[in-house]
Amino acid sequence: MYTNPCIHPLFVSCVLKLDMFNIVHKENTLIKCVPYYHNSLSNKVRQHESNMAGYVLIWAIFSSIDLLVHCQVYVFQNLDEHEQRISVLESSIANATSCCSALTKENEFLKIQNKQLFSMVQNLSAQFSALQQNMVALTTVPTTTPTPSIPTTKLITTTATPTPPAISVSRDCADLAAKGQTLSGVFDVNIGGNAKKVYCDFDHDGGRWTVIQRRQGAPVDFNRNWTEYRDGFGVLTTDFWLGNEVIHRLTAAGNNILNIKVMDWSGNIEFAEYKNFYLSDESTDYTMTVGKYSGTAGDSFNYPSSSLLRHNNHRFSTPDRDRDNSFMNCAQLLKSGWWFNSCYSSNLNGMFLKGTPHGPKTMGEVSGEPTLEGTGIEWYPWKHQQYSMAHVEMKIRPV
Ligand SMILES: [Ca+2]
Repeated sequence: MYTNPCIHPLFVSCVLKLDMFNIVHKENTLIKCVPYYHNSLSNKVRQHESNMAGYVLIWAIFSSIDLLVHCQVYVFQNLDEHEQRISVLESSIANATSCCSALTKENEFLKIQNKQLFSMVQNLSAQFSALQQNMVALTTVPTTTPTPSIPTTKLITTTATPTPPAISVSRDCADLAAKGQTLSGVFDVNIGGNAKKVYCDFDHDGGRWTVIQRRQGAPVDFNRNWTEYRDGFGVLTTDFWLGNEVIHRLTAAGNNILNIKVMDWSGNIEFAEYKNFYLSDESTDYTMTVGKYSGTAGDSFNYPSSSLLRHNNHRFSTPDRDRDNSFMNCAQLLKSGWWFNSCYSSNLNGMFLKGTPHGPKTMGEVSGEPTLEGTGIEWYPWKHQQYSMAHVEMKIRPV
């Protein structure tokens, strides 16, 4: 192992003059120090050639040359070591880059797997919900329909007896809630012997609600005829009318609460609730009666400002069946089915209109017909005329 000869004062002086970086990086540069010192020392020899100490300078020359040779060897050896270290570092950088690339790909793969797992969890949740409903249906024993006896011979000869469809015996959403159902959604019920799908709300205002109407902007036309309003239409998870016949049967036992929730275009929500909500049968045009009002939206069905605009104890009208108290056909003019009087202080089956306020209303004029803006989803006691709601829901439950 060499000690560093490059720190000799004579050599350092040379290096400083030639630029240290050149000496480190260019091997031939080191040689340049030799003539430099040769010239430098020669000058000194000439200056002191008569000097008796000249032999000392000559000795110094050879010593310097020897020193420089050692320095050159030292530098070259260290250059080799540095090059080896650089090579190792370059190899390490290449490995790190390769490793980083592999990690990135693995991360992307894990992200895809995560999405797939999330989708699987959602599917499993849906299947679990369906199984829960099936369990409720299977664990409930029918009380009115006796189980038919099957001849033994048939059991023996028939290897693949088709399974009859499961019959739900739940009367409504309150019945389902009593049996332990807690997740809101669409359910099969059996209303007065007729199978029907309903949307149950187990989340709001105490739950147990069977939703009979909802408006939230889905493209469902509510300008329908008598038969359609009787049987129901729309999509249970968005906008729909459950059907007058079903509502009649649901309320036939009496003592039902009707809850109406209305929301404006600023997101403000108010409600109107009526006790003893009841719908008569078709022979009396599904006449609606309600009891005591409570709430924050105001009372439209017993509208205090005008008896002509009240809906309590009035028949249901559709564009093709005028049962209102007006000389006009309110349902046809207002493109809706409702318990019109002469004509209305609420029309929750009106057209879904975006934007408020609406234009001037011509309803009531002899030659007039309501403008498009006059046919919205309205509830006078809260927003008065010409304001169409952004969201409406009507739901019922037994007390
Ligand atoms: Ca009329």
